[in-house]
Amino acid sequence: MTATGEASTYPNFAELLQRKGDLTGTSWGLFPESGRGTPSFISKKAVLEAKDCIRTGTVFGLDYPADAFDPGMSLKRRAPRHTIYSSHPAHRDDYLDGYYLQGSTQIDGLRHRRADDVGFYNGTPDDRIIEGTPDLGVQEWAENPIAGRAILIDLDGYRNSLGEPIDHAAGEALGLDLIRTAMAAQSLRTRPGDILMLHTGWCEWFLALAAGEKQRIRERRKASGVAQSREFVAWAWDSQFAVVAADNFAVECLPVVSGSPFQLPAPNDHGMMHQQLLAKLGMPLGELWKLGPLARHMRGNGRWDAFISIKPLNITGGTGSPANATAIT
Ligand code: UVW
Repeated sequence: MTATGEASTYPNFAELLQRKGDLTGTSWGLFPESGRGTPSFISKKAVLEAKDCIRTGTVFGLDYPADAFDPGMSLKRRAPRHTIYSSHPAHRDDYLDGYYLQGSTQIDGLRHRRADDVGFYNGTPDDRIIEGTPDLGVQEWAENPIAGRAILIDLDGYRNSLGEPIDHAAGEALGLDLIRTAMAAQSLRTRPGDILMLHTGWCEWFLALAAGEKQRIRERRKASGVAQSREFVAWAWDSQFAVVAADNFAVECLPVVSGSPFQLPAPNDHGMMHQQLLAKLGMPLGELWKLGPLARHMRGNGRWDAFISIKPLNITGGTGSPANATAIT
């Protein structure tokens, strides 16, 4: 059974933990399409029902510009350089150099992380995760885009309503208790196949900083986000979320919470949850999403769901991509 009590053909997280050997805590082999991951939770019925989320005809682009985060939190990714050229006086064409596909609003693909202990999603051999091979690449979600119902949990709005804004400068860790409490305040219930959007307010806070201050935040390596916990991973799976997205750097907080249960299994990630969600469960992560305008609109009309489409770039073997996400309410 799922968290909502609907019949499900998938084991719950406690049952995943009972799987043997490398399969422990993974969804490997459970979905019919091997490279799709948890977007497979979205049934045709769920897509059809998602049309009922369109009530006002208002359309939101959820992507920031490709060069919005320069500097951003990433130590490597930079804004692309845009060149326009012309072959004759009536022609214009262009290209990008140095385009980090995860440099701005993005969806992390299933090749973005290898689990330190058991490897890539579905046991995909390491030597398949190279340029030119399709295994676990983002092209899967471009050829068969992700569409359905999105729900927005307004953590920023909830905390502001208490007079206790989220402390982005400190890189606040946002626990599952807070997420659940905010959800209850919104009278929001999840459905299998939902795309979860966590509105923290981090992107708008960061983008409003002066350049020097952004640089200082980047050097301190602190960014608010979901606190690493087994409970969050279990909740995300048991809720049958297709995607977990947020308007922050990495969905989860940086640095990881002290005592993160993933320190041992994910040493290369210093205990982050990325490996659990991407490599073990096949659950895509959306990062740096532009959720502020949508959250304010939803706050205004008290409805917290939307029809959403996510269509990454069709790049064979891409590890991630601009999300190209559109929400319609
Ligand atoms: C981190 O590793 C911090 O996040 P990502 O690579 O998904 O942006």
